[in-house]
Amino acid sequence: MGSVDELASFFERIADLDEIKGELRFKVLAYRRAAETIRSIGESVLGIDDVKKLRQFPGIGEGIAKKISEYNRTGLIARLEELKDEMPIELVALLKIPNLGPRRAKLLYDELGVRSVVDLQGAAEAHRIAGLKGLGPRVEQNILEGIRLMQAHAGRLLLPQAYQISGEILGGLREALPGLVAERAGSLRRMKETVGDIDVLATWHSPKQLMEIFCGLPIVERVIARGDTKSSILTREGIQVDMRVVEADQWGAALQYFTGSQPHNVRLREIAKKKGLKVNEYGVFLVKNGEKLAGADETSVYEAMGLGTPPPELRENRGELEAALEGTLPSLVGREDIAGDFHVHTQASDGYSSLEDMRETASALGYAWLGITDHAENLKVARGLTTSKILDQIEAIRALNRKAGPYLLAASELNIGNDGEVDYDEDVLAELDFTIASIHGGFRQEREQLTRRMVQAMENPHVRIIGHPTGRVIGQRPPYEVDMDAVLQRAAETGTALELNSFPDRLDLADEYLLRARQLGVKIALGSDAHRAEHLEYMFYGVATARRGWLEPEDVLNTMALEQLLEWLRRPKM
Ligand code: DGT
Ligand code: CA
Ligand code: CA
Ligand code: ZN
Repeated sequence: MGSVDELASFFERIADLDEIKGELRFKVLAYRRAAETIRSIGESVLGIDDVKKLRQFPGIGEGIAKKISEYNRTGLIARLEELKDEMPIELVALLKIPNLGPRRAKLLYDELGVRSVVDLQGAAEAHRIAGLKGLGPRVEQNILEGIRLMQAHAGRLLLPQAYQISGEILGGLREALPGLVAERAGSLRRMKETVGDIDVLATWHSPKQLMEIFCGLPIVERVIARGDTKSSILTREGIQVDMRVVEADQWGAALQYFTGSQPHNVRLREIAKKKGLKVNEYGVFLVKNGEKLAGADETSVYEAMGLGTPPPELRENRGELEAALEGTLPSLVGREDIAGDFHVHTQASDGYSSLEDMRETASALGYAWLGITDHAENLKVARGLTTSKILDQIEAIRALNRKAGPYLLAASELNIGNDGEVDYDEDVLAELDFTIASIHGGFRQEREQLTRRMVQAMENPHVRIIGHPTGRVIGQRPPYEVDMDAVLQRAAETGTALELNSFPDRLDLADEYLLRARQLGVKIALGSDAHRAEHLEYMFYGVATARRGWLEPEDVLNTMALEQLLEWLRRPKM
């Protein structure tokens, strides 16, 4: 019996190897889509060998159905086995390296016999790549940079993935042990954009029983270490989870300690010391006689030192303990403050869901409004809307708005061109409720040009928001070489908002820029960048990142009610 994950990953491998081989683009895409479709269908695709039955699933065509049937019968897909005979499967790892496309991977394999990341690094360092036809020293440098980027994040997990896995673990434990007190700790509780490992803390009257259940969870691939108070396991995806059990009367102190961060804890101990106190994972104590002042809950731990409790997202020693001392901790924006989403794609451009589906999900999330921002015409690869198509869409949106439901804003994600120009004629732009402008090409330009492009776009009265302002893709693409101080400054002067793109591998702006934006009074617009209806839920991680940037409801445009937002959009921005 196979698994959905395995089946989907077989299709992904076929796509990867076909891509390296140089197969037609649409074929490769069809396999990638098949993998996605299989993951969204889930278990019910397994065990069926009748091709006709398989074809009844939406999105499954004849060719894919035959391969699924083959897998369900034999556990293998012959096409993949053939490809593996033609090329080493390790080549697939090369596709994960930023700045190295499939064509180059194939060239390097054919010419230099490169079949792994180690081979590739060796070839680049020995300058054997620069000598190849069509490549050169610049490409070689880019490849080395790509390897470094990948390694810097190696083993670090994107927040959404970690959050979800930890949710499964907590759910499994609570189901087995009703009444269990358990929480996330570490960088995961601080909602850092990537986490090194998953830390879980619990208190339970029988630690032994708890550890037994933890180590036996279905998600566990291997137990790394098993003790009475601490165990570590590896999940099937290769992620480490540390589980600690503590006594109920030290729960708060332990939660505080293991949430960190380390710099926060160091600063906290300094503050305690000045007050004649000692704090550790067991509690807060008077130094003079060892009397225990607190430990059972986290708030009382901070309180015993004369401090307010900083939300976990703030605990990076960036001034939160000083604020906690003075009673000036911010009231951070929360998911419940969010009235809508500024950045959504539909099947009109490169998304997968219809306007209606997007609206329905927005309604389920309790939104009052939703900005529809399909790609604009200059972005051909994302099927950007031509003028006639965007006009049709505006009409469709206005028609939908006559029915009850969240108000759809007719908008667009424009492309910032090489001279800062954007798509569409003036009259189309005037017809739209707002626009986001983003850089989608020319990432490698000089700092000056990139900055000039962004500034130019911000000076356009139709551009309300700059999309994913630093352009990073976590672990894959570094931020643009843009002068963010200049951008933030000009954003403040022109009244242009900056996006906090909430897609899992973007989270762009990052928290350190949000802190600076807030100081300058630059407004932040949260966008899920959803390409299908379920992606709207990525807003949760955007809010978490906003909180790490100390943002309060008034810093975030998404907290505006519909009337307030429309009013804001009617006012000229400068
Ligand atoms: P990560 O996992 O790399 O994303 O970062 P953290 O912050 O989750 O670090 P981790 O998992 O090593 O430890 C979790 C927290 O426990 C950490 O934020 C602070 C606390 N902690 C653990 N071990 C130590 C230690 O040896 N010294 C100090 N000061 N704190 C520690
Ligand atoms: Ca951790
Ligand atoms: Ca850990
Ligand atoms: Zn974009």
